[in-house]
Amino acid sequence: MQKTYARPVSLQPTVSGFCPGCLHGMVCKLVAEAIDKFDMREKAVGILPIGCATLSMEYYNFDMVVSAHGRAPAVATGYKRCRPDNLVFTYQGDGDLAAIGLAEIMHCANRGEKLTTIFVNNGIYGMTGGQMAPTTLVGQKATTCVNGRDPAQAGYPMRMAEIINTLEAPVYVARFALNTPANVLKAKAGIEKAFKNQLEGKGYSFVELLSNCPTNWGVSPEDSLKWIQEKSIPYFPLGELRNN
Ligand SMILES: Cc1ncc(C[n+]2csc(CCOP(=O)(O)OP(=O)(O)O)c2C)c(N)n1
Repeated sequence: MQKTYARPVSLQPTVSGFCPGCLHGMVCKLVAEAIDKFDMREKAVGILPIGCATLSMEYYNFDMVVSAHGRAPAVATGYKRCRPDNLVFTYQGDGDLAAIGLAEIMHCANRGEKLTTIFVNNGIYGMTGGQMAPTTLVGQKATTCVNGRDPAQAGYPMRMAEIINTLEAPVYVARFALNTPANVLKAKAGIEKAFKNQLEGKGYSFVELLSNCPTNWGVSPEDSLKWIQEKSIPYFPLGELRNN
């Protein structure tokens, strides 16, 4: 019998605790496949912050470090500078990266640290029960804006890939979505490119992934994919913003 698919070795043979339909599991798989592709499992280090991303420490089958909320870029900087041969990446949600950790990510990118950021943008604070994030869309309801985000009160959603792209140092800045098989394949290629940059000793790579949160968006997993297509992508355009 011909084998058509196998679990990446860089993923543990375990059941995930992510909510039904959550795309964090998809991101874990794509990252693990990329690490397998480059045969870097023994030298990969994921730096996790706080958020649903933290759960992935149980699912990845390589070394992980958990940092304080928002501080993964600082911890990753120290790790990569001490161990330049390791493949070091941060795996961060939007509350983590664009709110409490905004200064950390800006300075890490601005210094051009030779590491990779995987930024999972689901437009909400998932782990803590659906509070508004810097990326919550205008009009989108959250537990801290029950009538929908009002820009007069909360400002507009932050486009982090574009903000990072204003800096000189990064070598790769891109945004992908995880709502269709075609988009997932583009995201996979982007993650591979970001890791390849790092293995070639190039500078900082930032990969934003438009994800979902069926539980806190209050929609079915299927409808959450339509939400990404109809609401997230028009505000957060897809593509490679920089590819040096
Ligand atoms: C210093 C600190 N402040 C607040 C919290 C509470 N907290 C835990 S996770 C989280 C937000 C996570 O949201 P996000 O980064 O968008 O990730 P998601 O869970 O949606 O994947 C917050 C505010 C904390 N753990 N530590």
